[in-house]
Amino acid sequence: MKEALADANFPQDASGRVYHINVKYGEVANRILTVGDHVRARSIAKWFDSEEEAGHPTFIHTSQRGFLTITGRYKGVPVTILAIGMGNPMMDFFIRETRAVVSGTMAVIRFGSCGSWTDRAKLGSVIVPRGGFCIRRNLDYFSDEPVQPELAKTPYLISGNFAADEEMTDRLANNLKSTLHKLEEETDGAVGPVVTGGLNCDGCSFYSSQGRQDSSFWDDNKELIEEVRKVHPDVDCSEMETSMLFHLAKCSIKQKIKAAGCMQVFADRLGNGFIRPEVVTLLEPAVGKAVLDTLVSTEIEDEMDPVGTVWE
Ligand code: R1P
Repeated sequence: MKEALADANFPQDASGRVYHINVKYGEVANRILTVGDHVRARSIAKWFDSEEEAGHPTFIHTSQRGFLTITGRYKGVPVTILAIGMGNPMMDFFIRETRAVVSGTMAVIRFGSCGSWTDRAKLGSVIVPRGGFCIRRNLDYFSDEPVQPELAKTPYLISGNFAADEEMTDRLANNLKSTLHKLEEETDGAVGPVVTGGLNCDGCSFYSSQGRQDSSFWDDNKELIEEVRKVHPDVDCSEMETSMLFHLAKCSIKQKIKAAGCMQVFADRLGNGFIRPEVVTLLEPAVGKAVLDTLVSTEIEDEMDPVGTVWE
């Protein structure tokens, strides 16, 4: 970021650019597809209308902190694809800073990858959760001198559930089913099915708080997955951002954020397998297109139009 920032509480430069994503009003659309991975973001952006069709250049910007923003049009409607990296704090940067530069309702769909905890979702499936919760490593349990010994008895904290936007989630699931159906047949079942109705969980890390075993570290997580199932029997998968998205959408109290998510199953946590790259190559563009179709058919109040923006 080259320009001086003001306001330690919510830093922005003189033109309103936010600190970490480094975008200002007019550079982010109300409809956002968010991913972790820059390569996934760029490959989905290939579905955007051409610059000639859109009537303006596509806005592409990578911030110094690694957020990639691509704003263009899909079927004539302004859409942003934003790659945020990994983990709950990145989701927090993303939601708060985009909310600060967008007016009107925001519709945000995360398209991620996950580990499946259920036989219903094998490798190559796409899970569309109805909501999600978080698992956090309880640092007090591991500390030398816990501040509150009563709260330090359990190594992991399991939150309650946060619901996804029901209407957008239903449309997303239907679009995915019709898009993936043909691919499922063509690939002899290597891709699909679409699994709906269960819960996602966000781990605060990839390893310990998702129940992965690592003999090099003190984690006390051998029973974690079973403990989680007792609290949330319909958990389908774990990853690191989608539940946080649902949580922050609920907590956006001034302007509405509609949130939904879908994740391709990369890791089979029951059978211990991992997806093959050629399956991902087939899956990602198809899922990306279904997400874009869902976003552009979502009802948005007071939508902005970034067309008039002079993009640098
Ligand atoms: C871990 O490998 C990363 O993959 C998943 C997890 O949530 C975490 O961010 O999502 P993405 O594929 O969107 O990055």
